Parts: sequence; C-alpha cells; structure tokens
Amino acid sequence: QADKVYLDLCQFILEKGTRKEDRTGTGTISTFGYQLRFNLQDGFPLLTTKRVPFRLVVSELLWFLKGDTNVRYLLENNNHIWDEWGFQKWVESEDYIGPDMSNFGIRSQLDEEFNKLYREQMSIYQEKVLHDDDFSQRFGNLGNVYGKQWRSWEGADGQVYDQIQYIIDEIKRNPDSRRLICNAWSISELKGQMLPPCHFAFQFYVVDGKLSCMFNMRSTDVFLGLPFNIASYALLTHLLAYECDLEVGELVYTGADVHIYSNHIEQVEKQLSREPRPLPTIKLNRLVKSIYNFTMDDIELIGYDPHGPIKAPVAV
Ligand code: DHF
Ligand code: TMP
Repeated sequence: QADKVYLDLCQFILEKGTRKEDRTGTGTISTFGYQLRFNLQDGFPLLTTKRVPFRLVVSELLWFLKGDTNVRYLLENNNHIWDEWGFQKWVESEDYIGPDMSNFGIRSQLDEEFNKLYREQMSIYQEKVLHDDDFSQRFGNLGNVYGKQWRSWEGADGQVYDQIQYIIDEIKRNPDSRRLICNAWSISELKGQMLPPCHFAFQFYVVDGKLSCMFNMRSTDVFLGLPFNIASYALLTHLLAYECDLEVGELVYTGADVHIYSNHIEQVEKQLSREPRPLPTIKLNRLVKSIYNFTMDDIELIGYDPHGPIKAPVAV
C-alpha cells in the first residue's frame, strides 16, 4: 500500500530523525538515505491519507515533457506550485521597483502586514508573466531546469541531446539495457537555476514485459514535495510503458536528505492518524500516438476517494 510505506517513512523521521538547519531558515527533522517501493500493478500511488491535487502533478509533468522551463504554461493551467521561484527571480532583479521583498518566503508567514504586500506583488508577477511576452521571457523562466535538461541537454561536444527520446529508443531497441538514464544535474548550469534539481536523475528497467523506474532525490520535502514526486514518476512510467508497449512494473524512490520541515509536523501527525483507502487507477487515452502529445484531458484518474486536503506553507 502506497500510503503505508509513505506513513512509515514519516514515522521513521519523527522517531529517528535529527534536527537540522536548512537553507530556507525553517529548520527540519532529517534523515539520510531512504528507499520506498511501489508496485504500480497495485494501483496508482496517489496518497489517499490527504488529497493530492493530481491535476497539478499532470500539468507539471507535461511541462517537463514539453521541455518548457517557463512558468507561463503552469499559470495558464492554473498551477501555482512554481510561482515563488519565478517571483524570486523578478524581485531580486534590477527591474523590480516595488516594496522590499527580501526573504519573502519566511516573512510572508510571520508578518501579516508584509503578507498583504507580498500577495499584491505576486499577483502583479502572475499577470505580467501571463500577458507580457518580454517580461515572461526574462522572469518567467526558471533557468535550465528539468524540462531543458530532459529534452535538450547540452553536451560537452556541443550537441544537444533529448534524454527522454534516447530512453524510448533504447527501450525499444535494447530493453535489457542498464543505461536507461535521464540526468538533470548539470554542474556547470546550477548558477542559472532558481532551484537546482531535487529529483536529479531517474533510470528505467525492463523485465518480463514490465517497465520499472527508480528516481533519485538529493533533497526531499516529505510532506509537500514527495507525494507529488511519487505521483509524477508513477505517471511518467505509465506514459513510457504506453509508448513502448509494456506493462508497468515497480516505482522505486531513493532519497538522500529526506526531511520534514519543522512547520509541517502537526500536519504530518494529522495525516498519520488517518486510515489509508483503496488506491485509484489511471487511464490513458489510447488514441494518443506519442508520449509528447498527451494533454490534460487524455489522462484520467479513476476512483480517487481521499481524505481531505491538509494545508502547509512551502519553504522558499
Ligand atoms: N520547495 C520546498 N521547500 N518544498 C517542495 O516540495 C518544493 N517543491 C517544488 C519547488 N520547491 C519546493 C515543486 N513542487 C507544492 C507541491 C509541489 C511542489 C511545490 C509546491 C505545494 O505547495 N502543494 C500543496 C498544494 C498547492 C496548491 O494547491 O496550489 C499541497 O498541499 O500539496
Ligand atoms: P534545497 O535546494 O535547499 O534542497 O531545497 C529544496 C527543497 O525543495 C527541499 O526541501 C526539497 C524540496 N523539493 C521536493 O521535495 N521535491 C521537488 O520536486 C522539489 C522541486 C523540491
């Protein structure tokens, strides 16, 4: 059961984790090195012990697969999970002339007055990214993040590589390959990225006509990020299996710094008190011929009956 292994991880961190400060100034309880396995034949691993907004998982993954790194596409799909990191690029630039927004992540949580100012500036940002092409190009772009690295990795030889297409071609040609890897971590490009890749590499594995996937995370926000990441890689595995005419196998998560933020502990405890429900399933529109052509409407989630959402602030 997906919820059970996830909740076991939460329990483990609360019991065995160590207090650790972090870049955002929020503070965490952290552990180093943890693995989760999900059999994708048992259902789609979207947690049921809190509502995970699947629509946002889908639009983010389609955004990666398009090779896009500009939050405009996400905003067009009413997806705000990356807003803070685009906003940060704007308010730290020479162009920004509004009220001081330094440390807006922490300050907006602590100071109600500031929060109002922040929300005003954020809606100006969103408006401009959506409707001002020049602004969007400069401040909507998060840098060479996932989409860029997945679909147009710039090689040392000056060539551009499509890692997703490479994997698809390899699976079809040589399913026994042990090189079915996509790597998003590019040391020379970290400077230009608003957030260096958290899920920085993944690898596929084919056996008995089933496609399995392992994804690696250098840093995991267990309460907010991880439920999305699990669902996202599960969906990617379904899409690639569809493209390559395979069944789905297992999804394996491997995490390095795996943490619960200190301001998420109550939420985690609430989630731990809930009983898991049966997992949903996923249905892909069989008329779509290529993995790159899926739209939101082609991906259907069936039988999702979760407990209510649990809100928590994201650490910026
Ligand atoms: N930073 C941190 N500190 N943690 C993250 O998980 C994270 N994730 C990023 C970018 N930076 C990050 C991208 N993915 C949410 C979920 C995933 C995500 C970013 C944010 C999130 O806030 N989820 C809310 C719902 C948000 C909504 O409905 O708009 C949730 O309750 O799951
Ligand atoms: P860091 O760059 O200092 O590690 O901060 C990134 C934070 O974002 C960290 O808490 C991990 C979290 N995160 C996820 O858990 N999943 C994601 O997909 C992303 C983008 C970030």
